[in-house]
Amino acid sequence: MSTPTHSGKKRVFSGIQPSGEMHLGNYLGAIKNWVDAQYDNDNIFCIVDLHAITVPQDPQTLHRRSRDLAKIYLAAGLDPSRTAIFIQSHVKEHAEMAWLFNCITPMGWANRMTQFKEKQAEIKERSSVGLLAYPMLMAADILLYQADGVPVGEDQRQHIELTRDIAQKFNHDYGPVLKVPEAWIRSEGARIMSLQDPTKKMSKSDPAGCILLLDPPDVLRSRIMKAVTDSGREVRFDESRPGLLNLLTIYQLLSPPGTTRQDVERHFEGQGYGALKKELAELVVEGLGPLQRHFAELSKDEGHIEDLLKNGADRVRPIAQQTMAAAAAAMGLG
Ligand code: AQP
Repeated sequence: MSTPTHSGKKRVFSGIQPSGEMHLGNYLGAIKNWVDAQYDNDNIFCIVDLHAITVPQDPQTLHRRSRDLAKIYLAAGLDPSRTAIFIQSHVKEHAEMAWLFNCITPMGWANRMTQFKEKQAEIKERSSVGLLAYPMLMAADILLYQADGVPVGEDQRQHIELTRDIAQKFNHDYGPVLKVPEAWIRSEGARIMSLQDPTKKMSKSDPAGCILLLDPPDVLRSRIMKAVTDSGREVRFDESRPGLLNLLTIYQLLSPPGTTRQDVERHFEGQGYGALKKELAELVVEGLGPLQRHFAELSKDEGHIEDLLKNGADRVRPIAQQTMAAAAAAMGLG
């Protein structure tokens, strides 16, 4: 099923949970890629607060983080004239469509989700029904907008596969209503690892292993200098040295476009891990400087952010309403 947009471009949808402070994994795995490709596509980027409440959140902090995340999207370079930016709970159809998907998704599919299993193991008895239903809500986010592509990090691949399965099952059972989207995952930077345990992904729920986008320069430097590495000497991309590999990957991604692994290895030839960490710290401080300054500027006018979010929701709501109405009618509702 083709879904030409008003511009004839591919439509992309993606989102981030306002469930913690944003880190370099969110930036390099998701936001930076959205910014780099924003003029090639028809973009819808969401702040997924309904996903955030699948684990306990402090209400005031959640509200503040949703606005801060909007500011990070803008500060990173998203152009609101080309990109709809909105808060998920402002478009009611997300929750409504998720209910339909909850009802058509076999329990076995939901139980297989590794992110659910990991989170459940972590928070045990505090784990909610909503946590199990998280992937169906994500499917609703994407399928409501008939998205062609979903630019995400590697950790989201299984959720996108489930989204495709749900779309195919819906179309098979009720008729061709939903576009089957594709995961757009870049090969480099798709998985930024924790600085403290480089076998795990950098994650909001483990702040100690994160480089936070809004950390002041001295904190950024100190986090990088303390990053866990092995006791080797030679600086090169090596899958068997995950700490070093992670630092080099971050270095490459923050270097000018087109910088290859060979370029980076050549640059550090004859130097040790200390030199890499020092240079990387300065690259991160410089790389995040413009984002941090822009964020501070945007924080001076919170009213502007509210207007922008309202405008974003108003722009995308008609698309969501149209798909919702078609899906409900196909299922015999109403
Ligand atoms: N470490 C990472 N490397 C590359 N990409 C990453 N993403 C997250 N961590 C990394 C990408 O960021 C986007 C938003 O993710 P999210 O916040 O909605 O959910 P998440 O993946 O669960 O993020 P966290 O930080 O790990 O949060 P918690 O700790 O709350 O679970 C996605 O595109 C994701 O791929």
